[in-house]
Amino acid sequence: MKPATWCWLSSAVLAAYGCLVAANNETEEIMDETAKSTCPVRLESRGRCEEGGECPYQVNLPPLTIQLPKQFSRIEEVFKEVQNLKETVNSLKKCCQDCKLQADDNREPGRNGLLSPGTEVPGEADGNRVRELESEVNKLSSDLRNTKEEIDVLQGHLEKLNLVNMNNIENYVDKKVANLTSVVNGLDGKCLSKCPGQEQIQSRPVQHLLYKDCSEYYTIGKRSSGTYSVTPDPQNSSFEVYCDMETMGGGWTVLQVRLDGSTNFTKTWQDYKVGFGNLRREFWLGNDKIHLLTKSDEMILRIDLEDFNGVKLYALYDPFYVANEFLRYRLHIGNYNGTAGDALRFSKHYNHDMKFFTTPDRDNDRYPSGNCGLYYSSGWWFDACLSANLNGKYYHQKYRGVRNGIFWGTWPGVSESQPGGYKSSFRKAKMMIRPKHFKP
Ligand SMILES: *[C@@H]1O[C@H](CO)[C@@H](O)[C@H](O)[C@H]1NC(C)=O
Ligand SMILES: *[C@@H]1O[C@H](CO)[C@@H](O)[C@H](O)[C@H]1NC(C)=O
Ligand SMILES: *[C@@H]1O[C@H](CO)[C@@H](O)[C@H](O)[C@H]1NC(C)=O
Ligand SMILES: *[C@@H]1O[C@H](CO)[C@@H](O)[C@H](O)[C@H]1NC(C)=O
Ligand SMILES: *[C@@H]1O[C@H](CO)[C@@H](O)[C@H](O)[C@H]1NC(C)=O
Ligand SMILES: [Ca+2]
Repeated sequence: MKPATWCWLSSAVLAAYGCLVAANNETEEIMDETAKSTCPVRLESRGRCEEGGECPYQVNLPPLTIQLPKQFSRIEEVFKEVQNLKETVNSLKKCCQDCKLQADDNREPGRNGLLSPGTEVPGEADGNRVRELESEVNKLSSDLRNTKEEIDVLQGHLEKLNLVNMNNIENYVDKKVANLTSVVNGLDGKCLSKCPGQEQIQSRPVQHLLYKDCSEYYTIGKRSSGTYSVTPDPQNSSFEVYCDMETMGGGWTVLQVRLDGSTNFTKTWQDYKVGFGNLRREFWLGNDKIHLLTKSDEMILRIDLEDFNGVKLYALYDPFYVANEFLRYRLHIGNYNGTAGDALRFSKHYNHDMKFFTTPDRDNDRYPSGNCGLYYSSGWWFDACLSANLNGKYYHQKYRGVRNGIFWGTWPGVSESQPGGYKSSFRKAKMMIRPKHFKP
């Protein structure tokens, strides 16, 4: 055989080895035995042959019919096929090595440096047969290489699949929903401003009537805190919000306020969904509205707290996003900044980021043997269960028992309180949002 053929063969065998990482000892041994006993390629000397003399040789070649799978629907199938191919190629290689050794032993300077044939006529026939074999082996080895490439690709897919867990998928969907919303909103804006016919008649007054949040009221000159009507999503209806136009430059849309215990925060999923309380005193704006307000723009969250000693601290989270009801209003908070401490992301074991919303009648928390919302009498993004809860019961002073009051786990002095001792409570709590890039 030509040296080129040996290259093809060895590369094919290498490919087969490369594919079969999991081949075991047993198979190898059996295969070698098989190769020895039923070698399909044989180079035989016919009669005695003296050195320098012309010897008649006969090459018996096996018919090579190797079918590779066209569809790689299942990787197990591919592995099986490659296993078979490997066996075939190995036995072929073994036999050809035998043949080569035999041929080398009886080598004569032949015409093309091929096996030296005994007579001219059988030599021609053998030459043709060898060329056929060569081309089949070429085909086989290129098929093998293709197979190996396909297996590599499939293995890559499998590895990637293993990395994708449910968390990643949910996170991905959340992000995509937020992104799509902002893209669609952008398109809406473009369409409104580019429709030439309507521009003079309709879109200008309409655009001036729609304010996404309190920061847009601030931008047109509104400077007094109070209730305003906002339309964060033009596809959806407008609703009233309370705007804080004073804190840290103003333009804040308020999501929650506690200040006197006038509103009961032990409420159902439905109550937290639509919102409850009094916008001018204590209230929860509503999870659907919070979702609409946070989905289209990158928002930051500001939390203001005041205890009964008059200590006032704050926390900022950048960005802040609450998913929709289908995704159980999952909380997303970014970097912390402020003075009150990062109680929402207290430790590895208490972290409210990426947690679902739980209410006394809807358990989405990470506490397996009960409902944190029921135990702590409120709706919140409970972990298992909490290092912060701004929707707890309003206590007018220190209290004992279950820590179901308004709670912020990084507050000064909280860590010293004894399990059975008095718990501190808060006079005021407030949650509000503003676009990240808003400049007052
Ligand atoms: C390979 O053979 C050795 C010795 O017989 C044995 O200990 C080992 O478990 C075998 N490995 C596999 C993968 O079968
Ligand atoms: C949304 O995704 C597209 C494509 O991945 C990206 O180019 C664009 O910046 C994203 N938009 C936002 C607001 O994240
Ligand atoms: C708040 O509402 C819950 C559920 O309706 C009720 O059990 C609880 O007594 C109320 N708390 C107060 C202080 O009224
Ligand atoms: C409007 O919002 C409500 C909840 O806030 C939601 O159920 C509804 O599908 C929204 N409608 C549109 C057109 O987005
Ligand atoms: C926190 O905010 C202050 C004031 O805006 C800023 O100077 C500081 O760099 C911020 N810190 C971090 C960690 O972002
Ligand atoms: Ca639970």
